[in-house]
Amino acid sequence: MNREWGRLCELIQRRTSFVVVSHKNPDGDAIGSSLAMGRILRKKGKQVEIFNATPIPGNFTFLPDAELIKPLKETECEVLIALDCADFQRTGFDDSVRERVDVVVNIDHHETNTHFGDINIVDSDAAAVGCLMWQFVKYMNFPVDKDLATQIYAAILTDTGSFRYLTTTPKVLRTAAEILEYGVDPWYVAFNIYEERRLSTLRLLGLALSTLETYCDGKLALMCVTQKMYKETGTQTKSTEGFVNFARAVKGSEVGVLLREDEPSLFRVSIRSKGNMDVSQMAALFGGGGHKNASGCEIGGSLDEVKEKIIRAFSKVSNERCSSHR
Ligand SMILES: [Mn+2]
Repeated sequence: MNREWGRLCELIQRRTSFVVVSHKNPDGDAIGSSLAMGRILRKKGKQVEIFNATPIPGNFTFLPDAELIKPLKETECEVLIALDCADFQRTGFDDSVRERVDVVVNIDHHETNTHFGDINIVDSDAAAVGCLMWQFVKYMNFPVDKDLATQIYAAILTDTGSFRYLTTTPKVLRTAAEILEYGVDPWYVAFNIYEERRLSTLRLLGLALSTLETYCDGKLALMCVTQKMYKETGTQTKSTEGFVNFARAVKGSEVGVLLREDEPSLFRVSIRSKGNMDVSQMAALFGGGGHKNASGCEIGGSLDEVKEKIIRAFSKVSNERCSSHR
């Protein structure tokens, strides 16, 4: 790994203009890692733009520099750094952008990563890209300030499910402890990310919870958010952060799914498992991807059609026989 970090350091020394991008529908790891990379490059006197294809959820806008994340646009730069993206398409850029930049750097922890970069720093054992960012900071001996530490802490906190998932190893907790030494306020970070919601968002959650249904002997829990619900509550797609965890919370379920109608008849599907089932296989059936316990994809069709497809996908991957009835 040190060889790759060395190559990245050299690259940063030699080049002047950078674009940092992570996956659309960004989570805390995507956002925190992008902000951290942007901050490091700026402090090194580089020209940096940070992009994301979709808006930053409101609960992450408190992070230092969050206002620097801009909607995706074509731009001239020498180096493009993709963070937390298993393949280049996840950035939302089309392939022509890839060809126009001099160097693509791919920093990720998805097992399914396609090594699409000229420099690939991919470690599927890392709990978060935030952990890789911390490695980089340490490798460079970079002077860490509280803001940078906060960005990286948020990335690790969210991708480990607040240090609850199996990825929470002694090493991860030691890293988190080290980061806290730089003055990060863990309550401030957790409060903003998890403990405070707009009333409209909580109303949307109420509507979504009322759609909870289980299938396949209770092993699959489904929940949905429709265009009508957004209109009724005055909310947007980015308000659904964390909703899928309520589907997974249903006692007896193995997999929880949130179907989110992002556009009329186009559903963004988030899939979470709490056991051994690899839900990236479910997402892959629809051209999506992710990790064993958290994956996503997009499926077109009516709500009933999409539900039916998900039930069949669950049945296929889990080898459970399911009827579409509860
Ligand atoms: Mn991640």
